[in-house]
Amino acid sequence: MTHEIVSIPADAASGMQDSPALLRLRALLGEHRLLRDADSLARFGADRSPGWVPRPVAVALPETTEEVQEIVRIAREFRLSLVPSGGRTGLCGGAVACSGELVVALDRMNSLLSVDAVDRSVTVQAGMITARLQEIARERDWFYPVDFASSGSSQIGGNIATNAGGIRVIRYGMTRNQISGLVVVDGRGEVLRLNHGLAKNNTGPDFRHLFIGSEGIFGIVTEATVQLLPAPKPPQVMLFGVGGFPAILRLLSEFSNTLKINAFEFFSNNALEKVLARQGTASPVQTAPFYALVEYESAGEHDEARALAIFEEGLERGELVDAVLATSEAQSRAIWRLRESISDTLSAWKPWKNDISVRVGRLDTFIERVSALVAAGDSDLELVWYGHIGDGNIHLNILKPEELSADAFAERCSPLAKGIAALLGEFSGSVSAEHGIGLLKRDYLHYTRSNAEISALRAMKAIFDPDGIMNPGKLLPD
Ligand code: 2HG
Ligand code: ZN
Repeated sequence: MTHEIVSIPADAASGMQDSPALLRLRALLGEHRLLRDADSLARFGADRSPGWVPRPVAVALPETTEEVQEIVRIAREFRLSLVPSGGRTGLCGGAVACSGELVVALDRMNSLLSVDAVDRSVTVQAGMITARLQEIARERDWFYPVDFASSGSSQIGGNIATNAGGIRVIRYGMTRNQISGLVVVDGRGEVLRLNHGLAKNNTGPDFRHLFIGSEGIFGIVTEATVQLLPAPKPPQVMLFGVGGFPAILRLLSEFSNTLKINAFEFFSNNALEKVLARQGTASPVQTAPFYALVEYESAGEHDEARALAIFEEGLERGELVDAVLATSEAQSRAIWRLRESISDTLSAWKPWKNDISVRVGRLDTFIERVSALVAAGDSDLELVWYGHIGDGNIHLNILKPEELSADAFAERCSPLAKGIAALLGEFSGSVSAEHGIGLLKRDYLHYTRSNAEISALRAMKAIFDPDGIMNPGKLLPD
C-alpha cells in the first residue's frame, strides 16, 4: 500500500496569510479558534498513519453546526479543501492534511445535547470523546458497546465517519448499528438532519448510512443521536493458549454456538511476548503458538460449566494448551490489556498493517491460503497475527527490520500485500475491515468494491460535494 506524499507549492501556506478566505474565517472564529502555529499545524495535520508530511494551511475550531456550515460556505467560495478532524487515531491517513487544506477539528464540539430516557438515547456533538460517551451511558446504567484501544482519544464523529468497529462487533455490530440520527453539513454547505433518532422510518433510502463510513468525502458529521443499551451483567473473560488456527476456529464455533459471546479475539505468541516485555509482566497462561481471548455473558453455572467443558475437551484433543478464567474485574482488565496493547507496542517496529476480513465460515481456507502465501514469500520478515477473528477480521502486521528504510520495506511488503488483496478478491473479503481506506488503501479499494460501485460513489460525491472540497484524495482512487 503506497505511502504517497502529496506536495503543495512551498508558498501555499504563507500565501494564506492575508488571503480573503483567511480573513473571513478569522472574522467567523476569532484569532483563538483559527490556529496557524507550527505545532498545531503538525498536530492537527496528522493521524496515526506514518509516511505523510502534515501541511495544513490552518486549523478551524468551530463550536456549532452553523459555524461548520459557514466554514463550508467560505471554503466553497474560495475553493479551499477541508479535512474533517476528530481524535486522529486512524491508521489509514483518512484525517491527514498534507496539501494546504483547512483542518476542521471538532474538538470544541463535545457537548451532551440531550438525553431521552424513554428510548434510551443521547444526542451529542460529534467531537465528544468515545470514552466520555461510554461513561455517560454507564452513569445512567446504560451501555455504549463500541469499544477499542483508542477510545480514550477518538471522537464519536470520527467513529461515525469511519464506521469504527473494535472488540465487540461480534455481539453488537459496528458504530453504524448504534446511530439513530445524524446531523451533517455536506459539501454544498447544506445541513442535513437525518433520521431524527427514529427506530422506524421507511421513507426511501436512508442517507444516514451514506454518511456513516464515508470518511468525510461527502460532508462533516456535527451531531449524532446514539442508541444505548441496558447495562449488561459483568462478563466472563477467558484466555486460552491454542495450538494453531484450526483449533482457534474450532474454539470459536464451540463458544459461538452454545454461549452468548461478546468478543472473540486472537493473537500470536510473538505479539504476547512483545507486550509482556514492554509491560514487564509475566504471562497468565502457559506459552502456546496462539492465544484466544473470549468474553461471554454468563447466564449462570450452566454456562460456566459449558465453558469449562469446551476447555477440557480441547485439552484432551491436544488443541488447547492452557486457559485462565478471570476471577475479578482487575484480572479481566489485565487480560484485555494484553490484547489491546498489541497495536501500540508494535508501532515501535513501524509495521506494514493489514486490516482484512472474510466471512467467518471462510476463515479456515482463507487463513490456509494466506499462510501458504506468507511461507512462499519473504521469510526473513517477522509477522504478527492478531485481531477480531470472531467476526472474520485479522490484523496481520509485518514488522520492519531496523536496518531497512521505509521505502525499501514498503517494496518488500508490496508483493505480499498484493497477493493478500488478490486473495481477498477471490474470497469476496475486505481490504479494510474496520480501519477505512483513507489515503493508504485507495489503490486496493477495487479488490473489494466493483468498478460500478466506485463510479457510483464518485457520482454521489459530485452531488454532495460539487466542488470537490471535502477531504479530497481520501477513499476514492485517483
Ligand atoms: C486493534 O484491533 C486495532 O488492535 C489496531 O484495530 C490494529 O494496529 C493494528 O493493526
Ligand atoms: Zn482492530
